[in-house]
Amino acid sequence: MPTHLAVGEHRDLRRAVTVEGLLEQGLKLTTGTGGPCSGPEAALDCCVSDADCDDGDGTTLDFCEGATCGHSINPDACTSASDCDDDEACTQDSCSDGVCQYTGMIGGDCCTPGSAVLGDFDKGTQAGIYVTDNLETGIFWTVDKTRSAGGDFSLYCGDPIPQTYAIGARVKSSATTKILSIPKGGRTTVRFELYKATRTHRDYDVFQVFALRKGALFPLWSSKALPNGVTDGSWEKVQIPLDTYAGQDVQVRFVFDSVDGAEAALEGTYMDSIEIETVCQ
Ligand SMILES: [Ca+2]
Ligand SMILES: [Ca+2]
Repeated sequence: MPTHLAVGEHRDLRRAVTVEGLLEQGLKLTTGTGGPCSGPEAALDCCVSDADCDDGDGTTLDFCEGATCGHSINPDACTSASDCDDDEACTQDSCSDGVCQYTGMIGGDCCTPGSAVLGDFDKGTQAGIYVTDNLETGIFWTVDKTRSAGGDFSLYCGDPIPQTYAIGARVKSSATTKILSIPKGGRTTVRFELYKATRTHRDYDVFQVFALRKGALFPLWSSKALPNGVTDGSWEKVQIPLDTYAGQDVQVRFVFDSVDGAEAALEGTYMDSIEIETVCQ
């Protein structure tokens, strides 16, 4: 157990002035949970994990984005491997948990190794990364030179003047790559450097990575995988396998969602050196 309260927990304690609030808080203290879905104001579609959003319908993909359930039509819905045949000898087609997966073969003429930089921001531009301010708060991913993992610039989700994302309101911004044609052979990985100085509660200030394919979002990675959801004052390399997208066209989407309004003037989240690599072993 942490010896201090994260900001979100502090807010929950302040909320606990009503009888209902005290009961709620008592339950939380007993179970040791807390977080965005535990308070009396939590929305019905509130979540802290993808599993919380499972609607039992194989034709939809269910995921937790920030702390809100999202559902996409599953473009790769299947019940058996034969549903997934892509007529491509260099990919092995399978059906896993109702979703088609395509794994690149290594042998024959299938695999060509290679790598490419998707974003280093060092020309001071976003260079092919498309940014959306999802909630139109004026806080969004922007090129910044306060920190970098390589070169002079990185991509920062915050206000570059006070150098914080904490405006007392929920902020959410997406940064999306161009369409990537994942090679049909070998194993492809996307990797990047992450610097995340946010609240130390994994269910707030969530940074997530998705594959965007045929209009559907597939969850790939979340900052919930980090201890306390932060990188502890240093850059950390994140590597995400795209093994199951061989021969497919995907975009990679990076999302920061504060979930609620942070008030402490924490710095926020940076990413840099986004690369993709295919290996043949
Ligand atoms: Ca195939
Ligand atoms: Ca850079």
